Amino acid sequence: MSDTPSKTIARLSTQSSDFERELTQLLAWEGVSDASVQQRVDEILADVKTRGDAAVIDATNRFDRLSVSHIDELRLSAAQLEAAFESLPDEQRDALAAAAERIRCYHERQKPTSWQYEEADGTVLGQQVTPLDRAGIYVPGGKAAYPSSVLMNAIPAHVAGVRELIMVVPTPDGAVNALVLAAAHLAGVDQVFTIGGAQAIGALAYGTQSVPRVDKIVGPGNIYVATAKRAVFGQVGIDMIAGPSEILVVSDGHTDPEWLAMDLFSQAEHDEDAQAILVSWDADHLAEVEAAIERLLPTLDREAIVRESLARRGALIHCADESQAIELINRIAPEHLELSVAEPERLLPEVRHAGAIFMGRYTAEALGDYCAGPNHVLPTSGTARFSSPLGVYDFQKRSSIIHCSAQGASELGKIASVLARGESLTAHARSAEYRIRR
Ligand code: HSO
Ligand code: ZN
Repeated sequence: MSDTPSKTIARLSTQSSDFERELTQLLAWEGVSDASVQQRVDEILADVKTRGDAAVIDATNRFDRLSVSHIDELRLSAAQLEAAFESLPDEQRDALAAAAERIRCYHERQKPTSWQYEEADGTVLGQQVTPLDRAGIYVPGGKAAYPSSVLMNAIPAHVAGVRELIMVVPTPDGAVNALVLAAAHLAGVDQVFTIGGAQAIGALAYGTQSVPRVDKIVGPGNIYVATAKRAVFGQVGIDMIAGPSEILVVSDGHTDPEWLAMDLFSQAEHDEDAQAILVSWDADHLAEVEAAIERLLPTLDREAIVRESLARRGALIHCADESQAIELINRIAPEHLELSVAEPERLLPEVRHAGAIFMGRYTAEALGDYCAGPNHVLPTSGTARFSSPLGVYDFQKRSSIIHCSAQGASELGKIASVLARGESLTAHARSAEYRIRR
């Protein structure tokens, strides 16, 4: 274990002359990349591409310490998923089903629609939205196997109309997680393979004798999975390469300090690199939250992880006023933003960059993580500047529609002909000119 750091969590102030440097350092996150990992991943992917099932079986036996001889031993049917669901204690089954239903309702509203319009000459233009044929969902094994993430990844795909959903989840030493399988059942997953790592990403990207090739792979994973996803991108679509989880809480000084401390812990407990930051213009309140942190830390199950996360990347930031807090929000572009203030709707229009916005004192991020309805797969590490939560739209694509009338073709033909000749593409020009009415 490391030595106890001098301070549990850093205290920063926008008034300090060092603040800019401190903030830059606080937000720095080097996306993991490692040449030796890259090489091992490339070898596994190449093997899966050439040998298919046999390569997947070998890698799974090696990395997950199994002794499987046929791919069917690594396959779970829809009936087995249902059995896992039925086997759960009532309380868990009901909570999972309630969460799934709320997530489904929310995502139903997200469905983009196809549209068309007609121009005066009878030409019709439009956009047709279609789902992917097949999507692959990666679910990590071990301590990061979250049933809630199965719901968050699979339900939008199902709502989008994806025809077939294939899930992969490693079972190191043969340990299967019944909650994960139950979530897969609720979310409409068609088939599960108990494989993981780069070999699972390769199988989904290239297809094997048994694992169907998918069109897009979503879901979080360790560095091997992330590296493999990057490598197969282009061959298949991918969602994103997620960094560690983050929360930014803005408090007006009137929320119970223990609530705020626990909200910070709820992200910090994910892993040692997770980031929890509290911003307030009330210095006494910050001191109260700091005291609450000290008081509550020893009561946590994951105390060691939380301590490490707070020490590495946590901060309590004192700012001058509300408008400075808003500047910080947009600068940080957090994955999760809690506006723990009296009138959050007043601040909302000022927030330009955040993955998910939790409004008011009662809206703990944890509620959004599990069951409020919106997706918990969100842009991290400042990428909320240019990207959005995982959604139905990630499992769909758009085709443009052009239907020219005779008159429309004639009018457009004149324009196209001139532009085509300007590009010296005379077959284009003549193709357009044939349709010009004399
Ligand atoms: N907060 C995580 C999601 C999660 N929380 C799953 C609990 N389980 C995403 O940033
Ligand atoms: Zn969480």
